[in-house]
Amino acid sequence: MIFTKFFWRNFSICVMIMGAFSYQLVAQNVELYPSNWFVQMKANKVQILCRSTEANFSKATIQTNYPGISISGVHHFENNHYLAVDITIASSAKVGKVNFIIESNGKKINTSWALLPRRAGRGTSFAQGINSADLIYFLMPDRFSNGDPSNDRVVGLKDQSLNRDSIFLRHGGDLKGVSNHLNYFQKLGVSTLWMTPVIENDMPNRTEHGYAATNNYAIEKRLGGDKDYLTLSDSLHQRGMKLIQDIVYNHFGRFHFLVQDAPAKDWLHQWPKYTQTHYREQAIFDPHHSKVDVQKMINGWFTTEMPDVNQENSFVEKYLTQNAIWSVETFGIDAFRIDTYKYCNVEVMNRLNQALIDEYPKIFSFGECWVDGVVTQAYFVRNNLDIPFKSNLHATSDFHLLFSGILPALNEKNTWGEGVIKLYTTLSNDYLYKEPNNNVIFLDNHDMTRIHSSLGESIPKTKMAYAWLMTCRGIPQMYYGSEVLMKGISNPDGWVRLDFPGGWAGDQKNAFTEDGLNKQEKDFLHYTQLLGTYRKGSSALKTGQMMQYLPEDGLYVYFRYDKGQTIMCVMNTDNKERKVNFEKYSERTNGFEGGKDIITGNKLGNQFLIPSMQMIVIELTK
Ligand SMILES: [Ca+2]
Ligand SMILES: [Ca+2]
Repeated sequence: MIFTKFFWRNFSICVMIMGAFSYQLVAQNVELYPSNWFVQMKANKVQILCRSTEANFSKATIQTNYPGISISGVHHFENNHYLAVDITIASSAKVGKVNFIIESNGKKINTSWALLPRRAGRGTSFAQGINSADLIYFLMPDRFSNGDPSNDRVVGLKDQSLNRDSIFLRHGGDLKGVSNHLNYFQKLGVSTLWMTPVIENDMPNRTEHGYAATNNYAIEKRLGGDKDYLTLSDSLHQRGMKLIQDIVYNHFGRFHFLVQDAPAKDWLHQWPKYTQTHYREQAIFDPHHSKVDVQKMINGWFTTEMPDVNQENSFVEKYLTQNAIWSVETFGIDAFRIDTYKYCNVEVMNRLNQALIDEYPKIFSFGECWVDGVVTQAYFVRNNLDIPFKSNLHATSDFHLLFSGILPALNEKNTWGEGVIKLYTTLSNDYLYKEPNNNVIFLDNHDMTRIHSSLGESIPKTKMAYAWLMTCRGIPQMYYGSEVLMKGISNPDGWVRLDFPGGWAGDQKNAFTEDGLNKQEKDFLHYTQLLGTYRKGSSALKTGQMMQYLPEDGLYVYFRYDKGQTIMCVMNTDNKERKVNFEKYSERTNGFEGGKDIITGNKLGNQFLIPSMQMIVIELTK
């Protein structure tokens, strides 16, 4: 059976008399989560959460005669709107519409649920993971481009705001707007797209960021819904690009039905009175910790609008795990960026990460581990620490390499312990990570001051930062608009979430066409395009090893190299011109006569001068 419509959420069941059977089936709205499953999955033991606000499921039974589906358990909850059903899907089960008959209080309710074909049949790759050969572009869909003004406001949703003059209200950007500009990403050398969450956020306000989900099985209608997300995913994959989904396991939005009409109190972390996380992760691993500090850290709520999910509840764990797998299979996700990772139960996260890997061996997840110190950052990912807890998370957003690396390198005066030496010492701690090259490195994001503003709006410094981003180890991530020198200080965060120029009809400034960009902005865009494109063709930058030399008086030199290519990166953070001599770096420069500046194309000999506050990236030549 071929399904033309892939997504069924609410099943309105018609009243029907089933010939040979004498009972009447009652009309009933029953929502089923997951909203469908797939044939031939390794994860073939599925727990379906059934919800009806009209029914009383307290003593309900459920049955189906669908070939290949067997029911092994039925669970009831404090809240009689819910029922959970454990099913096993045999490998012989065929694609089709599964009828479940729920018998509750003398009524028989017929519900329909789909077994869909595997995504593999769509003909494009997915679940490929990401690695250091990729370049990520990170954007906020509400703030990037409005491709469909008809979805700017959606009747029935709680937030009816639409005002581009306010940093906290909706602006109308959407997934179609993103799909319209894939050429723009490719011109930057970008291979992978990451967006703030695209899941439904039917909250009364502050819905622009997407981190307060109200239904994990629906794409936000104001962004274009399931259909436009699928179109975007397919378009990316047809170009050989990849899609990262931003996922939140730590909390729901306050207006999620699992909060407003929770199956049981213990689906959320409950406190006698509102208790917020203290945001300090140390208690999790501190051998001297107090239990209350651990509890507050991981069970305290992120904000009043984001209730903390009780991941230790096995039903909740199953719900989150199945949703992640379903998202990969439904939308063709290649990797996950996991929000607020340090506030999660790390044991549950390990099981969830493993379930994804079991189904999709190449899938990749990186966590938002905004933590204090490199050792702490390493704790949350695959590491070389000999400690009882071993994380299986592939990677982290490398906050520390930003805060204790590139920012001090470009902003601090060079002393024994300050300035560019911090970049060198932070990288020297890479021995802690199993695979430092997996760390996602970045200069800014939706929560922090944009790089041009962090660097005092200095063009030379911002250029150095981008040259570093594209040449250091790790997976580089750009933040939308910073490539055209968008400014913004994160106080509050709305100022770093302004609209991308050219994303709206009538914008005076258009970064897509370059109309209205001033010379500096245009030059900077071309500069980032050149760096990204060069990186895309450079095996040494994508997958090569790194060797760094101890900085001397602000002059920092590192290499990326493999068998076929050697790239020399020279960063002069000194306040005067410096002389560079290959001889000093002979471990890597032996056999090379000089090189080519990848930005200017100029040839350089084995000795050259580099001006103050400049970075040169050189492909060495024999
Ligand atoms: Ca729109
Ligand atoms: Ca938590």
